Amino acid sequence: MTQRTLVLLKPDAVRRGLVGEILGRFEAKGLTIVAMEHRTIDPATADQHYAEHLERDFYPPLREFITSGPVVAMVLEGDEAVEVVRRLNGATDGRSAVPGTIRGDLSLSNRENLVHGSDSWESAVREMAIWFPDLD
Ligand code: 3AN
Repeated sequence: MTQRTLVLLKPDAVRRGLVGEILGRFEAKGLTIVAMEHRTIDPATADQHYAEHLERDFYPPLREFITSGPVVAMVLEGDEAVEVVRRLNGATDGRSAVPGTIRGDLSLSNRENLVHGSDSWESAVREMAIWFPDLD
């Protein structure tokens, strides 16, 4: 089933010059870029995006991090895109993510873990409306 999902290359990915490396993995897998933007978000947008985490202990530093510099936000499309992106990203904590995944190969952190991918189709719909409200 062709699907769309929201992907963020987080500020650590941009700072470390890994945008091309990470984007290349998504493209090589066969996913299509249907929208993409380089943008720095404000704390209110971070709160919208991470609505489910607002009360968590780890959220204040996460908000600090995600607003600390530009991200590259995109919508990717392809067969089972939500799950395919999650598998390419790897486990949340880069230290335990399996080698071969983006986080497993390139991140040594639970917070600075380079990428975000929507965790379900419902989340994808919600997040695409936040980041790309004009996309049809
Ligand atoms: P994922 O990005 O793998 O879907 P979520 O949705 O559980 O992970 O968490 C959202 C983001 O919150 C993660 N990408 C990570 O940056 C951060 N995060 C999650 N759990 C922790 C934690 N225990 N400590 C620090 N940051 C965390």
